[in-house]
Amino acid sequence: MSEPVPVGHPGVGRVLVVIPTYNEAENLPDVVARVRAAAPAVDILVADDNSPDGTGVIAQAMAATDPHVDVLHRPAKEGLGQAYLAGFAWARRRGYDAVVEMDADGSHAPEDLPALLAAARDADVVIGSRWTRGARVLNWPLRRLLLSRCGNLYARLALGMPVSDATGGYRVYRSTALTAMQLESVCSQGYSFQVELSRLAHRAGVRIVEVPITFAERERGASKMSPLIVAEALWRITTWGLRDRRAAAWPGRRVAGRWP
Ligand SMILES: Nc1nc2c(ncn2[C@@H]2O[C@H](COP(=O)(O)OP(=O)(O)O)[C@@H](O)[C@H]2O)c(=O)[nH]1
Ligand SMILES: [Mg+2]
Repeated sequence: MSEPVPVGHPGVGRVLVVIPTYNEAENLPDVVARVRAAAPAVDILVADDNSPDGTGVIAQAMAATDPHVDVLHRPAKEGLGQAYLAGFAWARRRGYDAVVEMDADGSHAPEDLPALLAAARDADVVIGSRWTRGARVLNWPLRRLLLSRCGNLYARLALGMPVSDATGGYRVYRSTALTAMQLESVCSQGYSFQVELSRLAHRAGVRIVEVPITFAERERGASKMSPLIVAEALWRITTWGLRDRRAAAWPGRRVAGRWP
C-alpha cells in the first residue's frame, strides 16, 4: 500500500494566505504571482472591500484561472481588522489548518513565506518581525520608522508582551491558536487589530515566535494609514493596559462592559 500524500505544507497542513485589499490594483497581481511561486502549496484569499480602482475585479479574474486563488467581495471599506476577521471565518468554514496575514502592496515579501511557515512547525503564532536581529526595513520614511518603533515600545510597556513587533502584519496563525484566542471579543477596526491579536495570543498562552523579515515600503499605490487609525491604536492600547492593571490589582473583580 502506498503512503498517504501529505496535504498542504509539511508540519503545518493546509494554509490560506489572506490578503486584505483596498485600492491595490497596481500591486495585487504581482504579489499573488510571487506567493504562488514562493509557496505553491498554499491557497490565497483576497479580502477586498469593494475597491473603487477595480482590485476586486482583478482578483476575480485571477480566481477564475487559478484554483488556488479565491476572492471575498465585501460591500464597503470597513478597515483591515474586519477584513481579516471575515477572511479567518472563511478559512475556518473550509477547514484550513493555518492562516497567513500578508499585505497586498509588496511590503511583505512573499519570498519570506517559506521561512515563516517553517517556523510554524514549532509554534502556534509566527510574527514576521521588523525589529529583531537579522530583519531589514527598506525605504521607510523616518516618520513611519518612528511611529512603528514608538508604537511597539508603548504596546510592550502598556501590555507587558515579550513581542518586538506587535504592530506588524505579516503572520502565521494556526487555526487552533485562533480558536484559543477567542476572536469574538475583537473590536479593532484599523491597524490596532495586530496589537489586539498579539495581546490575545499572549493571554491565551500559545507559542509565539518571531522571525526576521525584510520589509520594504510600497512602490506603487497609496498607504491607507491615517491619523484616525493611529488614534484608535493609541486609545485601545491605553485602555487595554489600564484594564490589565486594574484586573491585576483586584483579581476576581469583574470589569464591566465590553472590551474596548
Ligand atoms: N480590505 C481592506 N484592506 C485594507 C483596508 N485598509 C488597508 N487595507 C489593506 O491592508 C494592507 C496594509 O495597508 P497599507 O495601506 O499598505 O498600510 P501601511 O503599510 O501601514 O501603510 C494593504 O494590503 C491594504 O490594501 C481596509 O479598510 N479594507
Ligand atoms: Mg503598506
